Amino acid sequence: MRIDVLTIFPQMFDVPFSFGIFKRAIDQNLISINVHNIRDYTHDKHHTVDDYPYGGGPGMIFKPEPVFEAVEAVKARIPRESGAAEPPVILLTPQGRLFNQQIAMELSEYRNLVLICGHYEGIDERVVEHLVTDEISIGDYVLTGGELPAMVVIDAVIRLLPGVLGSEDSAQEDSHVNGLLEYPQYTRPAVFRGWPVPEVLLSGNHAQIARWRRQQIIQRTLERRPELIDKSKVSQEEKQMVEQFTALDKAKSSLNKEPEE
Ligand code: JBZ
Repeated sequence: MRIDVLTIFPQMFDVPFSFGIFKRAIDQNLISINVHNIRDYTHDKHHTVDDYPYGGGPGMIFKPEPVFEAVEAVKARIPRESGAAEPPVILLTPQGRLFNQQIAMELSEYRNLVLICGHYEGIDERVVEHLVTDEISIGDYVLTGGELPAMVVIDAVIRLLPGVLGSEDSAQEDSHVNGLLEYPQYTRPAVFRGWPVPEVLLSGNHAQIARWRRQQIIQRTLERRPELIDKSKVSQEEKQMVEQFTALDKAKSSLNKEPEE
């Protein structure tokens, strides 16, 4: 996969992709990440990329010309077979659809991605209407620009590509792949500062361990992210089993405590 990133802060992308799994994937030519400075596509002496909003209001807006020129130049340099589909042009913006594992899987199917990192108060709407094919947000919090969101999207997408993760890392077992949270993990020592590892994990009884992990997955997801349960394949029966189990557990532990006010 080839990813082209358009930004006014290209140096921000130097560090994250020069380590570990990403560096290995780049060195093995599984992916290439090409970062372009939008400022290089201006023609005035001051390399102006922003201007005041029509109609007034706070902040500055990305001018359309440098963004159009940058995307068009970058797309022209992408090697493509004749008749091949145009690569998606994705704008990172709080107005976008909320990024998730499903969208990461969808994007991992493309040969090429073009990402535009927004800045200032936003971008001229004509870029969105006539150049951008997809708008993505990574979540409901305020950020200063689209660079970190672009890195999040790149991370989530490229780890899905064949060969990017070594055999020791599994893209399948992780949280959110099956739509639920992960079960708790332990390693040695068996007792750390007086805190023991759950006994079942030391039992060597693999059927019992599998049952315990499944119960933990559902219990955690019910407690922390109940909205994920509704979308998943957890059966009503399984859900009720865990809810009863949890209620029983709470009742037991409250017997050992002083009554609450
Ligand atoms: C994003 C103006 O540029 C921005 C500002 C905030 C922001 C993005 C781009 S993308 N927040 C998000 O993914 O939530």
